Formats: sequence, C-alpha cells, structure tokens
Amino acid sequence: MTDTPTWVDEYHKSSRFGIYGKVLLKKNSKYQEIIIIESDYYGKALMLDGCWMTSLRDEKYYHECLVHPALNSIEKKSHILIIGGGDGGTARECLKYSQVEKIDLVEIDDEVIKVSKTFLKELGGSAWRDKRLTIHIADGGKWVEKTKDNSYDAILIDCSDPSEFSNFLFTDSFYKECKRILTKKGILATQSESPESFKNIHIHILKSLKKEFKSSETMYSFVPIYPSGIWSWTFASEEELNLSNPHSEEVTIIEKSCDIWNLNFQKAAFKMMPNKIIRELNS
Ligand code: SPD
Repeated sequence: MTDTPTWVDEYHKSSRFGIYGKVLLKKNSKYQEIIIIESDYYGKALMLDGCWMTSLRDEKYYHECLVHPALNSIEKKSHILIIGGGDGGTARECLKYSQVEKIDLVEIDDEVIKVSKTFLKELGGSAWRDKRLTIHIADGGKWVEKTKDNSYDAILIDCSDPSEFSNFLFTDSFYKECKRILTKKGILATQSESPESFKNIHIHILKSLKKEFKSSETMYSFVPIYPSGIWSWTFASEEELNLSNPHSEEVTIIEKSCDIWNLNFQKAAFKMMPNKIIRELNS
C-alpha cells in the first residue's frame, strides 16, 4: 500500500464512478477483490470486485431505505434474515427495533465481515456486539433452501450486483423459497438496482416479485457513490402493502435516529417510479 492518493473507479457502461483517496487495503478473498479507500469527502469506502458497496458518508441512504419501510410495515418482527450485509449497516438499522429478537445474518464472504469490522467500525457499530445478531458464513441461496417454512418475519436482501456467486439471489426460484420461509404476514425487502444504470435487472426483479407475491412496491432514492446515483428497493408480501402511506406512530419514533429516512421521505419515495419503468412493466 502507498500513502499517495489515487483515483479508484467503478467502470460501468462507458462511464466511471470514482473516489479519490488513499487505498488502505487491496486483497483477494476466496470470492472477490476487496478494496478499502479513504477519501476526504466520503470517508472510508468499500469496493468489491470493482463495484462500490458503501462509504461512511453515504451508507445511510442505502441501509435506512432497505430496512425501515420493511420493518415499519409489519407488526411482528421478531425473526429477521439478512442475506449479504457483511458491512453490518443493515443489521445496525434492524437492531433499532426493540421487538427484534433474533437476526440471522448470512454472508458468503467472511473476509467482507473481517474487513468491515476493521476498517468500517462505525458502520456496524454496536450491532457486532449485540446478542440478538448471529453471523453465519454461508451461501444465502442454500441457507434459504434449507430453512423451514414460516421461519422469518422479514428477509432483507443486501446483496451486490448480479455476479457468478450472487446470480441465484435474483432468480424466481429464490424468491419462491423466500416466500415459503416467510411468516404469513412477513415481508421481503431487496435492493433492486438502478432504474437507470441497471435497468434490465431492475425490471427483472420487479416483474419476478410481482409474479411471486400478492403485493410488491418499489421505492426510489439516491446512493451517491453507485453508478448513476439513482437506486431502488423493492418490498414484497402476501399481505396488501401500502408503503406510500406508512403507519405514522412507529415511523415517528424511528425517524429520530435516522439521517435520511422519515415519514415524508418514504411517502414520496414510493411514488417516484419513472414513466419509462412503468411502461416497461406494463408492456
Ligand atoms: N452496485 C452496488 C450494489 C450494492 C448493494 N449492496 C451494498 C451493500 C451495502 N450494505
């Protein structure tokens, strides 16, 4: 490693999205290349196999949006499954709810957890020491397949973009299995890529979840370090969802601890579907 700052870029469809800073770590795990950079503006940031995952400055845009619309919408939230989420941000947000009794965090790459605990300590924070959190180093797809019916009140899919080892997390059969292991009133939440820079996979996720579940809804917001900046999260359940009209009581309590998410933010974010996406979904 050198102390000389440099640009580290995510290359995406003839564009690049870069951060300028000192590279603190560059190594290969069994699954992927892991880079930690420290920049003046975004603080420390994590890149996996050439794709930005998170930074200390902008991570709340992502983690608060994945967790709170889901957990606020269900009454019973004692058992949670997180697939991926090795940086700890999703677990941290879930643990804000006193009703959460147990979280299984299933991450395929233990190096991501080790590196996050070392370089991005603030991100997981006290979540790593919380007795309600159990970490399993395992393949999320296989974990779901071997789980008994009706085991979880919420499944949060905090995965990277489709790749050789994460492709299964975007398939119809995976969503079907998730439905099986959710409780009757449970909810699935997944990062659903960008309607701009990952439009095809975005449309695929939305169509698959709509086919598999009685109700599904998508919200749009920003993750500044991801390609194109605009990002999405999709929620699916066998109960009728009404996420542009969240229960205000619980929202009011949780939003005080959030940097991004609040009642009006959620109401607006679920009404932001771009016309071209609406048209493709209807075609
Ligand atoms: N293009 C990047 C998509 C990554 C989504 N997961 C990020 C992990 C943050 N916990």
